Amino acid sequence: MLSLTAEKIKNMEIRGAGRIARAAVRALGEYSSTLPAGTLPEFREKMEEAASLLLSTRPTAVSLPNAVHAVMSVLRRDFSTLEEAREEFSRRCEAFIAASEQAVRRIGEIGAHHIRDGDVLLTHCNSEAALACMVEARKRGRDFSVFATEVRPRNQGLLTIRTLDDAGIPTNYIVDSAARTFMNEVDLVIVGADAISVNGAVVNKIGTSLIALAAHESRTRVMVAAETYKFAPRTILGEYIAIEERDPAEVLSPELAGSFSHVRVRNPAFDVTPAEYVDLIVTEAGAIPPQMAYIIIRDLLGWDIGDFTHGYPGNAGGGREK
Ligand code: RUB
Repeated sequence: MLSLTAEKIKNMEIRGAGRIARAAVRALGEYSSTLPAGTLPEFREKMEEAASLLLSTRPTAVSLPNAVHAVMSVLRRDFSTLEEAREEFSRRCEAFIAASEQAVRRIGEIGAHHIRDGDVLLTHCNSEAALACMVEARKRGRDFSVFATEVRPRNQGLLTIRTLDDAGIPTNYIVDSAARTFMNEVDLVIVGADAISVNGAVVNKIGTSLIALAAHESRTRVMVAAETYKFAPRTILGEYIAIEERDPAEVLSPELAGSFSHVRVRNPAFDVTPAEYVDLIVTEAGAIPPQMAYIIIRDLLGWDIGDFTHGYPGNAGGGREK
């Protein structure tokens, strides 16, 4: 189960920052219950190995190290027996998953306030949190339509248009490069996030920054829907977010790519949108301007400097804009 989940995250069968976080925590919870009886230090060591395996799967979504940290930190407590540690760990995993699902619902409620009758929205990639806002607005009877991009090369837009269609939201499906063409008709861009740095920069699916740039140029508002565990604590130390570069075969078949002599295919999966292009970040704790990212990291994520030396370096993020 543990290595299967790791594999599924790597090959993107499980994808999207929130889903990745919950799947990792679920896998850790199940793994902890399968470990044979032994000593507490052995248990902790096995759990650390399992956490490392999950953290090595995808580098960008900070939800993954934040989620792993949230549950693994419980194992630092003093327990009298292994069973006690196991039970506490399992409780922590269940609580994390429930809170994560609740956060998406809450973001939907808060985000729906920002969608008005007659609005035209544009969304990019497939974000549970962004979709929660649109679906909730629709449930409240708001009459609006959406432009949804295709999202090359993995076509996550297909998942998005399925959800929008199921919710009865009128949707235009467009190629990524048509975003600027339609931007003048758009009132609100709404996207999710894989990571948000202390300076309010938002890391999301490749192409998001171009869309935000086009929105900025045409004075269109940009709203990001993101759970607080998408904020990257290590950016406080000035570290940059690692941007995943995936297999070129996702872009061009190896046969075709092999027919060129001087062409290298590049396939970064995410990009960084500077805070100046973001109007609002909707979290489960409320809607904030991106400039308040530091407060979320300091007051809500509960990291202290010791955590940085303890481990989970998986996402050393900083939001480099250039
Ligand atoms: C997914 C992506 C999503 C964020 C937020 O990229 O960029 O916008 O993860 O999603 P990929 P959510 O498909 O490469 O994982 O709001 O569902 O966490």
